[in-house]
Amino acid sequence: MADNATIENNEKSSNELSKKKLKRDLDVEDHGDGVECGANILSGFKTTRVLRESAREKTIFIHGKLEDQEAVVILEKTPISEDSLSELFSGSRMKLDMKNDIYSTYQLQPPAHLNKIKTTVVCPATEKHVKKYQSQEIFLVKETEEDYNNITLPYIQQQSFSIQWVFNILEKKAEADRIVFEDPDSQLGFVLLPDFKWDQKQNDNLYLIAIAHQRGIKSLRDLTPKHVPLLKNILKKGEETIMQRYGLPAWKLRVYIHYQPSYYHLHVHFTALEYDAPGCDVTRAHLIQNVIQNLQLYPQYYKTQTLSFTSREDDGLLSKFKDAGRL
Ligand code: DD3
Repeated sequence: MADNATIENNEKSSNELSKKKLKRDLDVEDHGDGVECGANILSGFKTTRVLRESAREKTIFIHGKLEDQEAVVILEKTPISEDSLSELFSGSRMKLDMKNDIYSTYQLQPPAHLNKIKTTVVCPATEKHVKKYQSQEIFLVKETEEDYNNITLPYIQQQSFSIQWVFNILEKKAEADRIVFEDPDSQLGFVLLPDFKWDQKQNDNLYLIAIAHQRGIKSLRDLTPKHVPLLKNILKKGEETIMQRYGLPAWKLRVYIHYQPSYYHLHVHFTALEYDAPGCDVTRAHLIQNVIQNLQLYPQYYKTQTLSFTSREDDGLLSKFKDAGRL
């Protein structure tokens, strides 16, 4: 019963959200192909250098300047969706590269609206953002309870990682039209929305994040049995919403918490099981189901257990572990 009420509330609020989106759409041009075209803010982008590129991932990470501000731009060729195939075959130009027996290769030039590059811009970018995208040697850190208290906790407290963007989402100051579900309860509530990494074009690489309304839960280390109802609520309603909205059942989802997280405010990752999402391996991801059970079995679990995680060469936290002689 309570669940139905939440679902109805959500339908109502998503209607309101569609209206908001409609209004926003009027502020930008639409060339009739459903693509919103704003001004090209990247026309004046000056490349400083390429931070990383991957032919396999079809991505390039560029450091540069946008109107005298430091910027990081990420370009990524988007996956080809099944829905676009008939248009792709009928509407493209093709240039033969080579032909040999029964084998031939071509360069296919798709119609403009099927030829998109997902672009992420961070501007103004800090030194930390620039470093984040450079290839780096990685190390496994085994963090004991003492390490956490003496090294990690002081480090995260003195770092003023800005999580303004998280508060903007919770307060509907940003991305409000992208919210897929919200439970507004101050203790058990959360906001569910697509992660930046997902363009929402196909379920293959589905990636959503649930951000807790409750503030002050920095990471896995802060979780105690009193948070179990919150975690269960996020898991249950997150799974239900993803089933309703994207048709993916719970058994096709990987639901987990990162340690270390990228930002120190409780959030839960929902990714498509068949998608090898960045950070979904055992050196970073903790399945929420296991987290719940560990807390129920042993209330002090995340406070006391040694937790392993990977850290990159340039990470300030890694330097602290090295300084302490722990690596
Ligand atoms: C981030 C981790 C953080 C660069 C980049 C992303 N999903 C976000 C702001 C808004 C978001 C996210 C930090 C930052 Cl590209 C530096 O992620 C975000 N909004 N992951 C959504 N929906």
